Amino acid sequence: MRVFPPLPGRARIRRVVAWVAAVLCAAALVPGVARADNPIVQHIYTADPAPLVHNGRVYLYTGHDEDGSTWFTMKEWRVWSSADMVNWTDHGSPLNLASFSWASADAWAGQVVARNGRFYWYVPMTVRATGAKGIGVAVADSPTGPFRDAIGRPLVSNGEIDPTVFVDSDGQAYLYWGNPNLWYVKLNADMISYSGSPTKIPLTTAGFGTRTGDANRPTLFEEGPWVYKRNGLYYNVFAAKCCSEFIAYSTAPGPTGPWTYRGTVMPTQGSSFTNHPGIVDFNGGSYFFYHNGALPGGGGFTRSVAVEKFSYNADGSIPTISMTSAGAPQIAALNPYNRQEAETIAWESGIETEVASEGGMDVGWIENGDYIKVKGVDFGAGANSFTARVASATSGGTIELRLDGTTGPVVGRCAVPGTGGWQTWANTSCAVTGAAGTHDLYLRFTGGSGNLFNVNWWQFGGSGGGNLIANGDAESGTSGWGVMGAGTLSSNAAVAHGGAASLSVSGRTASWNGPSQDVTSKLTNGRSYTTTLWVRSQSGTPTVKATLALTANGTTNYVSLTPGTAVNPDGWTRLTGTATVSWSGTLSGATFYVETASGTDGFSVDDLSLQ
Ligand code: FUB
Repeated sequence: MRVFPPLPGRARIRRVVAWVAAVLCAAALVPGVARADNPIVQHIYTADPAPLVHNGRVYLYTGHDEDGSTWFTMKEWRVWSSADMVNWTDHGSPLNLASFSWASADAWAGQVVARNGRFYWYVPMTVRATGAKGIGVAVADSPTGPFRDAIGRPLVSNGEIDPTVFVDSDGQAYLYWGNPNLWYVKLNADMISYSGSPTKIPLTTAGFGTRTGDANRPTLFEEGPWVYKRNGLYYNVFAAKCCSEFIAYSTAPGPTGPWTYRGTVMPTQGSSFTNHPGIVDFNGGSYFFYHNGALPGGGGFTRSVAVEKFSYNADGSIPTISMTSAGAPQIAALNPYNRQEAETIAWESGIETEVASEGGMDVGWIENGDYIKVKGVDFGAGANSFTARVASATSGGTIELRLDGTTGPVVGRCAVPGTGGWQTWANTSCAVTGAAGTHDLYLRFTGGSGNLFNVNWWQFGGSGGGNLIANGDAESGTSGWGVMGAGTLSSNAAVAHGGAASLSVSGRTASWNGPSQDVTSKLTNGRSYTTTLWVRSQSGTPTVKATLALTANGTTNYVSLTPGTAVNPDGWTRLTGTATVSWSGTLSGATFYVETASGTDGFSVDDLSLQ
């Protein structure tokens, strides 16, 4: 069952109060009843969503409302990510108030943008020295951090909040923020300094709508601007007319206006008196993130982030979007034959997460009857085993593997032993029968009283999965391999990432030439696949990537399986990526191959997997 923080070390204090009462009232939490998937996160309260698309995933940056808050008591920011819009991985909190030595309180609404291979997180806080609000900027090399204060002081501080950053197609970046005014300043290319002075955007009723009943605030603009460009039109989506807020938007022909009020995006705030927008396009769809008070115990200071899929109208206007409990549809099935983090969750009951000693996060505070739902899991032809990475300072318990509900068919029962500590990790495995095709997977935890065990990750085995690449370890010569286009392939015992040999390709005459393999009969339409391979160049530092050429109904499409990554002759570089593979009509050919972004350098590959 859920344990309410703050938690003194590993002490586990059961938090029963309002949660249990509220849960008992929530029909949707009755065991066995299929769950809706909004809000996105259930084990903590989240607010102020800011999505970012990067390398085939949506990263979602949020604030964290403390339990039982009676104000915007927020001390840290959190990161979540998803490749399918329904199963979200908890990446913990790589940024908090203590990251900024000059800040005293109020880890409020921010946004992350990617530039120059780095990630910049703009966040408002209270400046200790002045007591006024200021905006800090943190930087990281990865979307999940760790983030550090980039400049050691506020980037701007004029008492106003809610930064959003937009990088225009000409490379000029703009920082916008404000409440009660709306400001912008031009950021320099380094993203951590600016040119000129902060400029007020005129809040006219033509630009931002008419508010009645507040002589000091004649327009609807309140806070939370989210600025972006689509088809040459600039959008400013914002929280309107406190309190209660709704979401409205304006558009402009340029990044600094003039703005024209365009109407309501989301008319409600769902028992939270604020709302807050974040919009991205991902995998061909458009997604609107917002917050409400939908969780048990939720309200204006205990909010939760949710998402809806939407389509722009033909004229570029945004339709009115309603809050739903179903949320966005799943983009692609989850592959259970890949290792999955236990903290990848569509819905849960009772668990918490924490930093794992092995890296990433783990799921803890598990008690009898708690469960995790993972939505749309494609077991293919069938699974026959399950392995989980577990730890327990007590005597453990059991992971029940159920399909489609907490009382659905049991396809496996995995015993979890005591391991001697909550971070003393061991693998446990069990047989699986009856898991084939696509189902919602429920990991239901059972055992005695108190905390049972922690789970770091899990993975199924069986004929339905496994590596689609034959001779992926290159230990059987060139067996199974060919060359895409021109080039000579050879087994190379002089360099190997694992085992005794790798595959080397030379004599390439075009960047798309490289080791290849036919996987036509092995793919499932609409499924997500993870590719991993190790590469080193024979000389030079080419950018290498894995690609899938899919031919269906006479048309060939190219799916990027990994991002292009620079490799070198001095050692092995790991390339990895996850991509959804789908096609229309009949698939007549699917070729996995490794190529370079440009040039014809020779290179070697080893330990390739597509699963
Ligand atoms: O979360 C604190 C504040 O509430 C945000 O900065 C505003 O946008 C509102 O959502």
